[in-house]
Amino acid sequence: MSISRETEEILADFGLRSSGELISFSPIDGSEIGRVSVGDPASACAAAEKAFVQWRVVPAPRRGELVRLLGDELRKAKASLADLVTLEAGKIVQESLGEVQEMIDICDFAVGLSRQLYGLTIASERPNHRMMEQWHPLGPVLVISAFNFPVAVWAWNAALALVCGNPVIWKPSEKTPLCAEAVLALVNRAIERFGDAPEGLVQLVQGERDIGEALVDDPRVALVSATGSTVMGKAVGPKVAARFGRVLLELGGNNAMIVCPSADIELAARAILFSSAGTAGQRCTTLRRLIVHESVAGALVARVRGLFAQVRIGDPRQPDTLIGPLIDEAAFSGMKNVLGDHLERVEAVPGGFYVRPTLVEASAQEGSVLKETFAPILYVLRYADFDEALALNNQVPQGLSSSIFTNDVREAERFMSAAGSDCGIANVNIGPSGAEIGGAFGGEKETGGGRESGSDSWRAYMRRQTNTINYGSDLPLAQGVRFDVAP
Ligand code: UN1
Repeated sequence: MSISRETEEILADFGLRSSGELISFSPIDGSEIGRVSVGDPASACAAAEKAFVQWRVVPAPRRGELVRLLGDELRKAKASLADLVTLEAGKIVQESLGEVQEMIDICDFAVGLSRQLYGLTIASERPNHRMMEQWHPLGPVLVISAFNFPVAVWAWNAALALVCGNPVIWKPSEKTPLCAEAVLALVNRAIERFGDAPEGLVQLVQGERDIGEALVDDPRVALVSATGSTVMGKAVGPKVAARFGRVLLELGGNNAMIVCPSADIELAARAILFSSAGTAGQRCTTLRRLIVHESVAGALVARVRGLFAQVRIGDPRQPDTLIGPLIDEAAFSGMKNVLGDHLERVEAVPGGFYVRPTLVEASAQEGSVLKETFAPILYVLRYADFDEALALNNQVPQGLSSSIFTNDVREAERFMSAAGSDCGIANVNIGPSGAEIGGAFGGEKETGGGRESGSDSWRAYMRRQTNTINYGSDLPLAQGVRFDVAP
Protein backbone atom coordinates (compact mmCIF):
# COMPACT_ATOMS: atom_id res chain seq x y z
CA MET A 1 0.00 0.00 0.00
CA SER A 2 1.30 3.49 -0.81
CA ILE A 3 2.16 5.81 2.04
CA SER A 4 -0.52 8.28 1.05
CA ARG A 5 -3.16 5.53 1.00
CA GLU A 6 -2.00 4.30 4.40
CA THR A 7 -2.26 7.86 5.74
CA GLU A 8 -5.71 8.30 4.25
CA GLU A 9 -6.93 5.18 6.04
CA ILE A 10 -5.58 6.34 9.39
CA LEU A 11 -7.08 9.79 8.92
CA ALA A 12 -10.42 8.11 8.22
CA ASP A 13 -10.16 6.36 11.62
CA PHE A 14 -10.05 9.84 13.14
CA GLY A 15 -13.00 10.96 11.00
CA LEU A 16 -10.74 13.19 8.91
CA ARG A 17 -10.43 13.86 5.20
CA SER A 18 -7.50 15.67 3.74
CA SER A 19 -8.17 19.01 2.02
CA GLY A 20 -6.67 22.48 1.91
CA GLU A 21 -3.64 24.38 0.72
CA LEU A 22 -0.97 23.30 3.21
CA ILE A 23 0.71 20.09 2.04
CA SER A 24 2.18 17.42 4.26
CA PHE A 25 4.98 15.19 2.97
CA SER A 26 6.14 11.93 4.45
CA PRO A 27 9.85 11.86 5.24
CA ILE A 28 9.79 8.13 4.51
CA ASP A 29 9.73 8.69 0.73
CA GLY A 30 9.08 12.41 0.30
CA SER A 31 5.59 11.83 -1.09
CA GLU A 32 2.58 14.03 -0.46
CA ILE A 33 0.37 12.39 2.17
CA GLY A 34 -2.30 14.96 2.86
CA ARG A 35 -3.44 18.54 3.05
CA VAL A 36 -4.91 20.85 5.64
CA SER A 37 -6.41 24.34 5.59
CA VAL A 38 -4.59 27.38 6.87
CA GLY A 39 -6.22 28.83 9.98
CA ASP A 40 -7.28 32.33 10.98
CA PRO A 41 -5.30 33.67 13.96
CA ALA A 42 -7.58 36.60 14.77
CA SER A 43 -10.78 34.57 14.99
CA ALA A 44 -9.00 31.87 17.02
CA CYS A 45 -7.85 34.47 19.54
CA ALA A 46 -11.33 35.97 19.75
CA ALA A 47 -12.88 32.55 20.39
CA ALA A 48 -10.22 31.69 22.98
CA GLU A 49 -10.83 34.94 24.81
CA LYS A 50 -14.54 34.11 25.07
CA ALA A 51 -13.87 30.52 26.12
CA PHE A 52 -11.56 31.75 28.87
CA VAL A 53 -14.35 33.72 30.59
CA GLN A 54 -16.34 30.49 30.97
CA TRP A 55 -13.54 27.98 31.57
CA ARG A 56 -11.76 29.90 34.32
CA VAL A 57 -14.75 29.54 36.67
CA VAL A 58 -15.22 25.80 36.09
CA PRO A 59 -13.86 24.05 39.22
CA ALA A 60 -10.37 22.74 38.56
CA PRO A 61 -11.21 19.06 39.33
CA ARG A 62 -14.03 19.29 36.78
CA ARG A 63 -11.53 20.71 34.27
CA GLY A 64 -9.40 17.71 35.13
CA GLU A 65 -12.28 15.48 34.02
CA LEU A 66 -11.88 16.77 30.46
CA VAL A 67 -8.20 15.88 30.53
CA ARG A 68 -9.06 12.46 31.95
CA LEU A 69 -11.36 11.88 28.99
CA LEU A 70 -8.63 13.03 26.61
CA GLY A 71 -6.25 10.51 28.18
CA ASP A 72 -8.92 7.87 27.68
CA GLU A 73 -9.30 8.73 23.98
CA LEU A 74 -5.53 8.66 23.58
CA ARG A 75 -5.34 5.21 25.13
CA LYS A 76 -7.93 3.95 22.65
CA ALA A 77 -6.25 5.55 19.64
CA LYS A 78 -2.66 4.95 20.74
CA ALA A 79 -1.67 2.62 17.91
CA SER A 80 -3.25 4.63 15.07
CA LEU A 81 -1.90 7.94 16.30
CA ALA A 82 1.55 6.41 16.65
CA ASP A 83 1.31 5.10 13.07
CA LEU A 84 0.47 8.58 11.87
CA VAL A 85 3.48 10.02 13.75
CA THR A 86 5.64 7.45 11.99
CA LEU A 87 4.23 8.33 8.58
CA GLU A 88 4.46 12.09 9.01
CA ALA A 89 7.51 12.59 11.27
CA GLY A 90 9.43 9.45 10.26
CA LYS A 91 9.91 8.11 13.79
CA ILE A 92 10.28 4.39 14.29
CA VAL A 93 7.11 2.76 15.63
CA GLN A 94 8.60 2.14 19.10
CA GLU A 95 9.38 5.83 19.48
CA SER A 96 6.01 6.91 18.10
CA LEU A 97 4.26 4.65 20.62
CA GLY A 98 6.46 6.18 23.31
CA GLU A 99 5.47 9.63 22.19
CA VAL A 100 1.75 8.86 22.49
CA GLN A 101 2.41 7.20 25.86
CA GLU A 102 4.04 10.46 26.94
CA MET A 103 0.75 12.22 26.11
CA ILE A 104 -1.21 9.70 28.18
CA ASP A 105 1.23 10.09 31.06
CA ILE A 106 0.93 13.87 31.14
CA CYS A 107 -2.88 13.60 31.02
CA ASP A 108 -2.77 11.34 34.10
CA PHE A 109 -0.39 13.76 35.78
CA ALA A 110 -2.64 16.74 34.99
CA VAL A 111 -5.78 14.98 36.26
CA GLY A 112 -4.10 14.54 39.65
CA LEU A 113 -2.82 18.07 39.50
CA SER A 114 -6.35 19.40 38.99
CA ARG A 115 -6.90 18.68 42.70
CA GLN A 116 -3.52 20.00 43.78
CA LEU A 117 -3.19 23.57 42.49
CA TYR A 118 -2.02 24.55 45.95
CA GLY A 119 -1.21 28.00 47.20
CA LEU A 120 0.57 28.83 50.45
CA THR A 121 -0.81 30.24 53.67
CA ILE A 122 1.68 32.79 54.96
CA ALA A 123 2.17 33.97 58.55
CA SER A 124 1.25 37.65 58.73
CA GLU A 125 3.30 40.08 60.83
CA ARG A 126 0.10 41.88 61.84
CA PRO A 127 -2.38 40.75 64.51
CA ASN A 128 -5.69 39.36 63.26
CA HIS A 129 -4.44 39.17 59.71
CA ARG A 130 -4.06 36.25 57.41
CA MET A 131 -2.04 36.03 54.23
CA MET A 132 -2.37 33.56 51.45
CA GLU A 133 -1.52 32.93 47.86
CA GLN A 134 -3.95 31.79 45.19
CA TRP A 135 -3.28 30.53 41.71
CA HIS A 136 -5.77 31.71 39.13
CA PRO A 137 -6.16 30.86 35.46
CA LEU A 138 -3.95 32.98 33.22
CA GLY A 139 -5.67 33.26 29.85
CA PRO A 140 -5.32 31.75 26.36
CA VAL A 141 -2.15 29.72 25.93
CA LEU A 142 -0.52 29.46 22.51
CA VAL A 143 1.45 26.28 21.95
CA ILE A 144 3.97 26.34 19.10
CA SER A 145 5.33 22.84 18.58
CA ALA A 146 8.10 21.34 16.47
CA PHE A 147 8.04 18.47 13.97
CA ASN A 148 10.21 16.15 16.04
CA PHE A 149 7.65 15.73 18.82
CA PRO A 150 4.55 16.47 16.79
CA VAL A 151 2.06 15.45 19.51
CA ALA A 152 3.72 14.95 22.93
CA VAL A 153 5.03 18.46 23.49
CA TRP A 154 1.60 19.90 22.69
CA ALA A 155 0.15 17.52 25.29
CA TRP A 156 2.64 18.60 27.97
CA ASN A 157 1.37 22.13 27.51
CA ALA A 158 -2.28 21.53 26.77
CA ALA A 159 -2.97 19.09 29.63
CA LEU A 160 -1.54 21.56 32.16
CA ALA A 161 -3.06 24.64 30.54
CA LEU A 162 -6.54 23.08 30.56
CA VAL A 163 -6.55 22.03 34.20
CA CYS A 164 -5.12 25.44 35.06
CA GLY A 165 -8.23 27.00 33.48
CA ASN A 166 -6.84 28.22 30.17
CA PRO A 167 -8.00 27.78 26.57
CA VAL A 168 -5.38 26.42 24.19
CA ILE A 169 -4.47 27.50 20.68
CA TRP A 170 -2.11 25.15 18.87
CA LYS A 171 0.15 26.18 16.01
CA PRO A 172 1.88 22.94 15.06
CA SER A 173 4.92 22.63 12.81
CA GLU A 174 3.98 23.02 9.15
CA LYS A 175 5.85 19.74 8.63
CA THR A 176 3.44 17.73 10.80
CA PRO A 177 -0.05 19.19 10.34
CA LEU A 178 -1.87 15.85 10.04
CA CYS A 179 -0.74 14.61 13.46
CA ALA A 180 -2.21 17.79 14.93
CA GLU A 181 -5.52 17.27 13.11
CA ALA A 182 -5.75 13.73 14.48
CA VAL A 183 -5.09 14.91 18.03
CA LEU A 184 -7.73 17.61 17.66
CA ALA A 185 -10.20 14.94 16.56
CA LEU A 186 -9.48 13.11 19.83
CA VAL A 187 -9.84 16.34 21.81
CA ASN A 188 -13.23 16.87 20.17
CA ARG A 189 -14.33 13.37 21.13
CA ALA A 190 -13.31 14.07 24.73
CA ILE A 191 -15.13 17.42 24.65
CA GLU A 192 -18.26 15.76 23.36
CA ARG A 193 -18.22 13.23 26.21
CA PHE A 194 -17.48 16.01 28.71
CA GLY A 195 -20.67 17.79 27.71
CA ASP A 196 -20.37 21.47 28.52
CA ALA A 197 -16.95 22.76 27.57
CA PRO A 198 -17.06 26.24 26.07
CA GLU A 199 -16.68 26.58 22.34
CA GLY A 200 -13.16 27.48 21.25
CA LEU A 201 -11.54 25.88 24.30
CA VAL A 202 -9.00 23.97 22.21
CA GLN A 203 -8.25 25.23 18.72
CA LEU A 204 -5.85 24.30 16.00
CA VAL A 205 -4.45 27.00 13.74
CA GLN A 206 -2.45 25.56 10.87
CA GLY A 207 -0.05 27.55 8.80
CA GLU A 208 3.46 28.72 8.15
CA ARG A 209 5.57 31.26 9.91
CA ASP A 210 3.28 34.27 9.20
CA ILE A 211 0.41 32.55 11.00
CA GLY A 212 2.63 31.82 14.00
CA GLU A 213 3.77 35.44 14.08
CA ALA A 214 0.23 36.80 14.03
CA LEU A 215 -0.64 34.58 17.00
CA VAL A 216 2.51 35.52 18.90
CA ASP A 217 1.72 39.23 18.47
CA ASP A 218 -1.90 38.96 19.57
CA PRO A 219 -2.36 40.58 23.00
CA ARG A 220 -5.19 38.17 23.79
CA VAL A 221 -2.61 35.37 24.05
CA ALA A 222 -1.46 35.37 27.68
CA LEU A 223 1.30 32.77 27.39
CA VAL A 224 3.31 31.67 24.38
CA SER A 225 4.89 28.28 24.94
CA ALA A 226 7.24 27.67 22.03
CA THR A 227 9.41 24.69 21.21
CA GLY A 228 11.90 24.90 18.38
CA SER A 229 15.21 26.39 17.36
CA THR A 230 17.07 29.12 19.18
CA VAL A 231 16.62 31.28 16.06
CA MET A 232 12.84 30.91 16.40
CA GLY A 233 13.03 31.67 20.13
CA LYS A 234 15.08 34.80 19.50
CA ALA A 235 12.28 36.06 17.25
CA VAL A 236 9.40 35.03 19.54
CA GLY A 237 10.84 36.08 22.94
CA PRO A 238 11.26 39.83 22.31
CA LYS A 239 7.91 40.10 20.49
CA VAL A 240 6.03 38.69 23.46
CA ALA A 241 8.12 40.69 25.93
CA ALA A 242 7.32 43.89 24.03
CA ARG A 243 3.65 43.43 24.91
CA PHE A 244 4.45 42.14 28.43
CA GLY A 245 3.07 38.72 27.60
CA ARG A 246 4.53 35.58 29.11
CA VAL A 247 6.79 33.14 27.32
CA LEU A 248 7.93 29.62 27.97
CA LEU A 249 10.78 28.78 25.63
CA GLU A 250 12.18 25.33 24.98
CA LEU A 251 14.86 25.84 22.36
CA GLY A 252 18.05 24.25 21.10
CA GLY A 253 20.23 21.84 23.03
CA ASN A 254 23.84 20.79 22.60
CA ASN A 255 23.88 18.02 25.12
CA ALA A 256 26.99 16.29 26.38
CA MET A 257 27.88 13.08 28.15
CA ILE A 258 30.99 12.83 30.29
CA VAL A 259 32.41 9.31 30.47
CA CYS A 260 34.77 8.82 33.39
CA PRO A 261 37.46 6.16 33.97
CA SER A 262 35.23 4.19 36.37
CA ALA A 263 32.23 4.14 33.98
CA ASP A 264 30.49 0.96 32.88
CA ILE A 265 31.58 1.24 29.25
CA GLU A 266 29.02 -1.18 27.83
CA LEU A 267 26.17 0.66 29.55
CA ALA A 268 27.55 3.97 28.31
CA ALA A 269 27.82 2.66 24.74
CA ARG A 270 24.16 1.58 24.74
CA ALA A 271 23.08 4.93 26.14
CA ILE A 272 25.18 6.71 23.52
CA LEU A 273 23.54 4.79 20.70
CA PHE A 274 20.01 5.64 21.84
CA SER A 275 20.69 9.25 22.74
CA SER A 276 22.86 10.22 19.76
CA ALA A 277 21.33 8.19 16.93
CA GLY A 278 17.75 7.62 18.14
CA THR A 279 15.10 9.74 16.38
CA ALA A 280 17.87 10.20 13.75
CA GLY A 281 19.50 12.76 16.04
CA GLN A 282 16.43 15.00 15.87
CA ARG A 283 15.63 15.51 19.53
CA CYS A 284 16.38 18.68 21.42
CA THR A 285 17.84 16.31 24.03
CA THR A 286 19.98 14.36 21.52
CA LEU A 287 23.51 13.59 22.66
CA ARG A 288 25.83 15.69 20.49
CA ARG A 289 29.09 15.81 22.46
CA LEU A 290 30.90 12.91 24.09
CA ILE A 291 33.49 14.07 26.61
CA VAL A 292 35.49 10.98 27.40
CA HIS A 293 38.46 10.36 29.65
CA GLU A 294 41.58 9.57 27.62
CA SER A 295 42.09 6.27 29.47
CA VAL A 296 38.81 4.83 28.15
CA ALA A 297 38.38 6.85 24.95
CA GLY A 298 39.95 4.28 22.62
CA ALA A 299 37.75 1.40 23.75
CA LEU A 300 34.56 3.46 23.89
CA VAL A 301 35.04 5.12 20.51
CA ALA A 302 35.69 1.74 18.90
CA ARG A 303 32.55 0.30 20.48
CA VAL A 304 30.37 3.23 19.39
CA ARG A 305 31.80 3.16 15.87
CA GLY A 306 30.89 -0.52 15.75
CA LEU A 307 27.32 0.18 16.86
CA PHE A 308 26.94 3.01 14.32
CA ALA A 309 28.21 0.72 11.54
CA GLN A 310 25.78 -2.01 12.44
CA VAL A 311 22.59 -0.13 13.42
CA ARG A 312 19.64 -0.74 11.10
CA ILE A 313 18.65 2.36 9.18
CA GLY A 314 15.59 2.38 6.97
CA ASP A 315 11.84 2.44 6.71
CA PRO A 316 10.62 3.41 10.20
CA ARG A 317 7.56 1.16 9.79
CA GLN A 318 9.75 -1.95 9.85
CA PRO A 319 10.01 -3.41 13.37
CA ASP A 320 13.78 -3.97 13.23
CA THR A 321 14.63 -0.43 12.08
CA LEU A 322 16.27 1.71 14.76
CA ILE A 323 16.89 4.84 12.68
CA GLY A 324 14.37 6.32 10.28
CA PRO A 325 14.77 9.21 7.86
CA LEU A 326 15.71 12.82 8.48
CA ILE A 327 12.69 15.05 8.25
CA ASP A 328 13.55 16.55 4.84
CA GLU A 329 16.19 17.64 2.38
CA ALA A 330 16.99 20.78 4.37
CA ALA A 331 17.95 18.61 7.35
CA PHE A 332 20.13 16.49 5.07
CA SER A 333 21.86 19.61 3.70
CA GLY A 334 22.46 20.81 7.25
CA MET A 335 24.24 17.56 8.04
CA LYS A 336 26.13 17.65 4.74
CA ASN A 337 27.36 21.19 5.46
CA VAL A 338 29.06 19.90 8.58
CA LEU A 339 30.34 16.53 7.38
CA GLY A 340 30.97 17.10 3.68
CA ASP A 341 32.23 13.88 2.09
CA HIS A 342 32.20 12.07 5.43
CA LEU A 343 28.43 11.97 5.33
CA GLU A 344 27.21 8.49 4.53
CA ARG A 345 23.80 8.51 2.86
CA VAL A 346 21.92 5.23 3.09
CA GLU A 347 19.74 4.23 0.15
CA ALA A 348 16.81 2.87 2.13
CA VAL A 349 13.56 4.11 0.58
CA PRO A 350 13.81 6.22 -2.60
CA GLY A 351 12.78 9.83 -2.01
CA GLY A 352 13.69 9.82 1.69
CA PHE A 353 16.86 11.16 3.32
CA TYR A 354 18.46 8.36 5.31
CA VAL A 355 21.88 8.79 6.88
CA ARG A 356 24.29 6.80 8.97
CA PRO A 357 25.04 8.31 12.39
CA THR A 358 28.56 9.71 12.32
CA LEU A 359 31.18 10.04 14.99
CA VAL A 360 33.63 12.93 14.60
CA GLU A 361 36.78 13.23 16.74
CA ALA A 362 37.15 16.94 17.50
CA SER A 363 40.43 18.38 18.71
CA ALA A 364 38.74 21.43 20.22
CA GLN A 365 35.27 22.60 21.11
CA GLU A 366 34.77 25.19 18.37
CA GLY A 367 32.93 25.85 15.12
CA SER A 368 30.13 23.39 14.43
CA VAL A 369 30.68 21.66 17.81
CA LEU A 370 29.14 24.75 19.41
CA LYS A 371 26.01 24.56 17.25
CA GLU A 372 22.97 22.33 17.28
CA THR A 373 22.84 20.47 13.96
CA PHE A 374 19.56 18.54 13.97
CA ALA A 375 21.08 15.29 12.70
CA PRO A 376 22.96 12.28 14.13
CA ILE A 377 26.47 13.73 14.46
CA LEU A 378 28.39 12.85 17.61
CA TYR A 379 31.52 14.85 18.40
CA VAL A 380 34.11 13.21 20.63
CA LEU A 381 36.34 15.30 22.88
CA ARG A 382 38.96 13.73 25.16
CA TYR A 383 39.81 14.97 28.62
CA ALA A 384 42.51 14.30 31.19
CA ASP A 385 41.21 16.07 34.25
CA PHE A 386 37.64 16.13 35.66
CA ASP A 387 37.52 19.94 35.96
CA GLU A 388 38.32 20.16 32.28
CA ALA A 389 35.44 17.80 31.48
CA LEU A 390 33.00 19.90 33.51
CA ALA A 391 34.23 23.06 31.80
CA LEU A 392 33.73 21.49 28.36
CA ASN A 393 30.22 20.39 29.32
CA ASN A 394 29.32 23.99 30.13
CA GLN A 395 31.28 25.90 27.49
CA VAL A 396 28.55 25.97 24.83
CA PRO A 397 25.77 28.52 24.35
CA GLN A 398 23.00 25.97 25.04
CA GLY A 399 21.98 24.50 28.40
CA LEU A 400 19.29 21.86 28.03
CA SER A 401 20.49 18.41 29.04
CA SER A 402 23.66 16.66 30.18
CA SER A 403 24.80 13.37 31.61
CA ILE A 404 27.70 11.59 33.24
CA PHE A 405 28.72 7.95 33.30
CA THR A 406 30.72 7.21 36.41
CA ASN A 407 30.77 4.85 39.35
CA ASP A 408 32.61 7.41 41.45
CA VAL A 409 30.14 9.11 43.78
CA ARG A 410 32.31 12.22 44.07
CA GLU A 411 32.26 12.81 40.33
CA ALA A 412 28.52 12.17 40.13
CA GLU A 413 27.74 14.57 42.95
CA ARG A 414 30.09 17.27 41.66
CA PHE A 415 28.42 16.98 38.26
CA MET A 416 25.00 17.67 39.82
CA SER A 417 26.24 20.34 42.25
CA ALA A 418 25.96 24.11 41.97
CA ALA A 419 29.46 24.12 40.47
CA GLY A 420 28.68 21.26 38.10
CA SER A 421 26.56 21.00 34.95
CA ASP A 422 24.82 24.29 34.11
CA CYS A 423 21.96 22.51 32.30
CA GLY A 424 18.29 22.14 33.19
CA ILE A 425 18.74 18.37 33.13
CA ALA A 426 21.76 16.50 34.54
CA ASN A 427 21.62 12.69 34.56
CA VAL A 428 23.83 10.02 36.07
CA ASN A 429 24.41 6.73 34.25
CA ILE A 430 21.68 7.40 31.71
CA GLY A 431 21.90 9.47 28.53
CA PRO A 432 20.66 13.06 28.18
CA SER A 433 17.49 12.21 26.21
CA GLY A 434 14.28 10.34 26.91
CA ALA A 435 13.08 12.24 29.98
CA GLU A 436 9.98 11.19 31.93
CA ILE A 437 7.08 13.65 32.22
CA GLY A 438 7.23 13.80 36.03
CA GLY A 439 10.20 16.15 36.09
CA ALA A 440 10.31 19.76 34.95
CA PHE A 441 11.66 19.79 31.40
CA GLY A 442 13.72 22.61 29.91
CA GLY A 443 17.05 24.32 30.09
CA GLU A 444 19.15 27.40 30.57
CA LYS A 445 21.06 29.89 28.40
CA GLU A 446 20.09 29.70 24.71
CA THR A 447 17.70 26.88 25.51
CA GLY A 448 15.40 29.63 26.73
CA GLY A 449 14.90 29.04 30.46
CA GLY A 450 11.34 27.63 30.33
CA ARG A 451 10.15 24.55 32.20
CA GLU A 452 7.33 22.36 30.95
CA SER A 453 5.71 19.10 31.94
CA GLY A 454 6.08 17.81 35.50
CA SER A 455 7.07 19.04 38.98
CA ASP A 456 5.65 22.54 39.56
CA SER A 457 5.86 23.67 35.92
CA TRP A 458 2.09 24.24 36.12
CA ARG A 459 2.76 27.56 37.82
CA ALA A 460 3.85 29.02 34.47
CA TYR A 461 0.27 28.54 33.26
CA MET A 462 -1.37 30.46 36.14
CA ARG A 463 -1.27 33.90 37.67
CA ARG A 464 -0.36 34.22 41.32
CA GLN A 465 -2.41 36.39 43.59
CA THR A 466 -1.33 37.38 47.09
CA ASN A 467 -4.17 38.06 49.52
CA THR A 468 -4.00 39.79 52.89
CA ILE A 469 -7.16 39.59 54.98
CA ASN A 470 -7.80 41.64 58.12
CA TYR A 471 -10.31 40.00 60.43
CA GLY A 472 -9.72 42.41 63.34
CA SER A 473 -11.12 45.82 64.24
CA ASP A 474 -7.86 47.76 63.93
CA LEU A 475 -5.87 48.80 60.92
CA PRO A 476 -2.24 48.06 61.78
CA LEU A 477 0.15 48.84 58.92
CA ALA A 478 2.95 46.61 57.76
CA GLN A 479 6.48 47.38 58.95
CA GLY A 480 4.92 49.15 61.98
CA VAL A 481 4.31 52.32 59.97
CA ARG A 482 2.12 54.86 61.82
CA PHE A 483 -0.24 56.90 59.70
CA ASP A 484 -2.89 58.17 62.10
CA VAL A 485 -5.06 61.23 61.73
CA ALA A 486 -4.90 63.35 64.89
CA PRO A 487 -8.17 62.95 66.88
C1 UN1 B 1 12.17 17.59 22.25
O1 UN1 B 1 13.01 17.04 21.54
O2 UN1 B 1 11.71 18.71 21.92
O3 UN1 B 1 13.45 13.89 26.81
C2 UN1 B 1 11.58 17.00 23.47
C3 UN1 B 1 13.16 13.57 25.65
C4 UN1 B 1 11.72 13.61 25.25
C5 UN1 B 1 11.30 15.00 24.87
C6 UN1 B 1 12.17 15.68 23.87
N1 UN1 B 1 10.92 13.14 26.35
O4 UN1 B 1 14.00 13.23 24.84
